[in-house]
Amino acid sequence: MNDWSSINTYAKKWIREAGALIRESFSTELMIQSKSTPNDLVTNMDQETEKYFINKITSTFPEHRILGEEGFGDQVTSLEGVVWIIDPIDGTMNFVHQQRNFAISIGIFEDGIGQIGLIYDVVSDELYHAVKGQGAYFNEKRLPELETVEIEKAIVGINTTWVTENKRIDHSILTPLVKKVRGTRSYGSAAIELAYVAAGRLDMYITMRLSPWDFAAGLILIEEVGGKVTTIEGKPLNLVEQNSVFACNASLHDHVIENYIKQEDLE
Ligand code: 2AM
Ligand code: CA
Repeated sequence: MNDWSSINTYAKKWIREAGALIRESFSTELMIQSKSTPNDLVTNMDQETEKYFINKITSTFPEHRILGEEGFGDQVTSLEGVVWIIDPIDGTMNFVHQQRNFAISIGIFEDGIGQIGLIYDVVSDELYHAVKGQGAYFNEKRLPELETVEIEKAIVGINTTWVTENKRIDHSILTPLVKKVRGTRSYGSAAIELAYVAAGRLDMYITMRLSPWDFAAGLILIEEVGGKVTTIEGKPLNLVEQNSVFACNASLHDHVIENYIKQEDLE
């Protein structure tokens, strides 16, 4: 039997410590490289932060496995046992250009079931965490269940990429939704946007491509406040592959999929 309360205590301590190291790094020179494209950035701090977690986790919980964005963890292709899914810096472009609006994201799963989710907004010093069945918290204060929101009053997190010509979706599909809602926002960190959905600051978040480490923690947080996170087709997320992500207040989720995201247009 895993002691989730103890794992939660360690994870919260490590995420705050790692965040403090990232804040301290602002006074030193960053090493910045590109990965798959010139805009897909990675820094020495992404790599050092991931290694920091791997050292802590493997020495305290040697039987746990780790799926990390920077690839220093295990080769994880299925979710048997306990798996930590880690993004050491979500929003690396913000980290490099703005020194704010980035987060550490950690989702801990057991046999594919989300048990603990943590998102730490490092510069704001805001920690969101959730333990399955025990609710979600913002700086240790319990977040209430999400309330029903009318679509005309909804604020949607969406990147303008998805409403201009792009490789993944016909850019006209989401235009009626964007016109209908009260407003849109784009923060440049999927983890922060998912935490904002959990906290009721955004009513929806839509994106066409995220990796498991971008959404693993947010999924657990949002489900703990009664929200829904699926692909844009309304299907469950695959935790070891890239997915489109539609995270939403439950009252709006099915309404938006049925009325605004025509499935035949997605094909
Ligand atoms: P990252 O900073 O960890 O790479 C930006 O809109 C959001 O999308 C960030 O959370 C960013 O995470 C993520 N992201 C950027 N490029 C991506 C890619 N090629 N695949 C999946 N997620 C990506
Ligand atoms: Ca990252």
